[in-house]
Amino acid sequence: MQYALLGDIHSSIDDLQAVLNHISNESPHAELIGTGDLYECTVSKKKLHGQIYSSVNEVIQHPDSFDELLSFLSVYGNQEERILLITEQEEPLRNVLSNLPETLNAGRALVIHGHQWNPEERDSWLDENMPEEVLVFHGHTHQSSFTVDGNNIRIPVNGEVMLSGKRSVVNVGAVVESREWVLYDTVENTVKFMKAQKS
Ligand SMILES: [Mn+2]
Repeated sequence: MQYALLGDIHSSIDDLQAVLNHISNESPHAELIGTGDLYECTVSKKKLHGQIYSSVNEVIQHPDSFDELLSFLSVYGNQEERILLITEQEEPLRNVLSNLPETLNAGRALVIHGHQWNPEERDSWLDENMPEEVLVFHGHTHQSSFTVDGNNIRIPVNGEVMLSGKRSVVNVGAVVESREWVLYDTVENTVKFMKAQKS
């Protein structure tokens, strides 16, 4: 079984389309799973002071046909959390966002956005909150990385790493600007860091 992990799209339709094309070329049978921050919330964290907007469209970047590309399961990110915080009127898109789970499973792995911890406290947060997880995929920082039992491992040029140790943590990077995604093969027990080319 293969999984394609992708996230931190932030409403970037061109980058998402490039990554989806790359996934269907490289691993057409992979199941896609999102790591959150699908949409870009246009109201920054600093500008939050309890105000409520009347529709989701007032607070997101929403390119035409973008929703149709989001045909895969995803966890929510901090962008989705903020969008829900500053809107309250029921509408189809808001319902979709409010139904996104905090975590999903992919093979032996757990998928989570990654805003739940401070970046420098990630490993201790996982030890405390999810001690049983052997493999965790996340995003949020837009910086891909691979960590085995707390040691940061340099990603080889071909992008492929073997899973080992008690716990591996994979930061899948970002679709927006970087066009990064990760292929997880449960049979080979490998993870491959991928990057779609700029056209
Ligand atoms: Mn994020």
